[in-house]
Amino acid sequence: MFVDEAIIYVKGGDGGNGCVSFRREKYVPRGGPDGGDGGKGGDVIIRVSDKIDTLLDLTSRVKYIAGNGANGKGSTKKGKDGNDLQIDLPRGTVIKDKTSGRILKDMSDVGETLVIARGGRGGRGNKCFATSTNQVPRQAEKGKPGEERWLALELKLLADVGLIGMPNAGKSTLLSRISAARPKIADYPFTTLQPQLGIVEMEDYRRFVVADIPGLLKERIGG
Ligand SMILES: Nc1nc2c(ncn2[C@@H]2O[C@H](COP(=O)(O)OP(=O)(O)OP(=O)(O)O)[C@@H](O)[C@H]2O)c(=O)[nH]1
Ligand SMILES: [Mg+2]
Repeated sequence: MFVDEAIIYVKGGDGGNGCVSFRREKYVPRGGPDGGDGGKGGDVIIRVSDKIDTLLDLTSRVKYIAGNGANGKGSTKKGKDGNDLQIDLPRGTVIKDKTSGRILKDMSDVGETLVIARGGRGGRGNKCFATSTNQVPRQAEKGKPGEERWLALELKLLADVGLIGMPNAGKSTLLSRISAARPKIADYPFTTLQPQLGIVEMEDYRRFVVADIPGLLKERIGG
């Protein structure tokens, strides 16, 4: 078994700020407070998909940030909630908090979802602060920032194809030509000591995993 890895940063959207506003209408002098609440920041949501089978797609981007909530407006208009951001991961991905190394979740079922970074709550507008003794509240809340964290994603991979051959036969060279893997290549036997993994990309976005296997023990060769 081999491991495919990616490190990403996720952040929920910030909540929008609450608004300070007062009604201004014809024939309504000294209208009351009507500042709306800020919108909620979007969540970053992880979903297990059977359409992907490696973490390769995630490595093209590091930061995954959901949309911010909009600020509240006058006339008690609530700010729009920020858009959620969904990240699709292959089945079997283990999600770790990079800083603590703690396993957050082992995503095993297709369709399973997990909110990995919650968006911040929107701040309340000044309308919420009106009381019998304070009818002209000038305060409103600020939105809360979204959660943020660095994640280490690990996927245990099973190779589809194994390259088996005599030492120095050119196995690592082959792997380096058909995949993005960069194994050590040298003109002597037993250059490769650990299995090396590469992902071969074909047309139609199809892929398969190739393992360069050292495996053959010196003693056995020619024996
Ligand atoms: N002439 C020729 N040389 C090759 C070819 N493929 C690889 N080589 C050379 O053969 C040598 C060994 O290549 P590797 O890819 O390291 O071979 P390997 O099977 O991975 O070797 P080990 O990891 O040591 O078992 C290197 O010097 C390569 O440049 C080929 O098709 N033709
Ligand atoms: Mg090799």
